[in-house]
Amino acid sequence: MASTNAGPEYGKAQSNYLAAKDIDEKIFWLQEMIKFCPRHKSSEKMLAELKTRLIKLRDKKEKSRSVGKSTAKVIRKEGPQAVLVGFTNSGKSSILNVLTNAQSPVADYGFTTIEPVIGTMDYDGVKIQIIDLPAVNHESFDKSIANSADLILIVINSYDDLSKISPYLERTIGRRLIVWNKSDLMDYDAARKTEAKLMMLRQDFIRFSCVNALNLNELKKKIFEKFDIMRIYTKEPHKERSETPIIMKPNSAVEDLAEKIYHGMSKNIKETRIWGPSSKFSGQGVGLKHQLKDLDVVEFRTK
Ligand SMILES: Nc1nc2c(ncn2[C@@H]2O[C@H](COP(=O)(O)OP(=O)(O)O)[C@@H](O)[C@H]2O)c(=O)[nH]1
Ligand SMILES: [Mg+2]
Repeated sequence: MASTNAGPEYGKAQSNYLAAKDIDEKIFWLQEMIKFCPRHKSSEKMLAELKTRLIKLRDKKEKSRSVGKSTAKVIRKEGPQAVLVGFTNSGKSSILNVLTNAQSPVADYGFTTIEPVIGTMDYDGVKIQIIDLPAVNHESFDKSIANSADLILIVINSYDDLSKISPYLERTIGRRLIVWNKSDLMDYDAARKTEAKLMMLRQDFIRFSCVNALNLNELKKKIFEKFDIMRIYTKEPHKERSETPIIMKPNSAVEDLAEKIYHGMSKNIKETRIWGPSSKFSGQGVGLKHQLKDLDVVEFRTK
């Protein structure tokens, strides 16, 4: 292979290909090898071989699918869950990778994620599950996951994408947030027009770009807010508040929190003190009916 002068990208793709654990990874890295294979006379044969291998792999994959084995992963819903939906190449996998700890393969050509990839976004101790789904118009797009998700992140690159994606989302029940990705590619005028049209829709949207992480914190915040949950910290007398919050529904009262912590033993509570948004002053004493607010810190004293 040395005689064909393949570059370092090719070498990297080749070693990943050889180490690939499953057929999807193999196909992905083989595509990368083809992409970086030198295009000249002496490498023609090598390129042809790679392409044949790719066709064979794709055939194999098709066969395993038609035997009836479902490739869909079973995804357990653990707490708040959002899905990324959109077309191929819109940047879904890239968004998952910037929002979460996941490593979803990113590619700038034909490669589609054909299995859902799951990541976890940590928002001040709240774990939000985010799922990168195959493109909406791909045969492996799993409607059932999208339909049951709490939040649909609709990834668009242009205003027109929106109406093309909506038909695939008819039976979803989750709230929606339009993520206008690749906004860095639009010139000032086009971006201004897109923004104006999105505003007219009166649907929640955010201008975004994975390239310069434009609005990354804003996106995380919007995602969190869509779930309508409150983070309540607890503390013991004379100590710092807890590291991770307890997740509560909006409009929960002190008694709901007490129930969550003491499971029927909340009658032992003698005193409750509050710091934070729902308190009039730090350490305010309150009753069991007191309504909590997001980011409150609550201290119970039992007898
Ligand atoms: N300029 C620009 N490119 C992006 C952005 N987000 C993703 N890309 C590129 O677009 C291509 C497709 O991204 P990918 O995440 O694989 O899209 P997916 O098919 O929707 O999962 C890759 O080459 C990415 O590097 C962005 O905000 N701006
Ligand atoms: Mg993808």
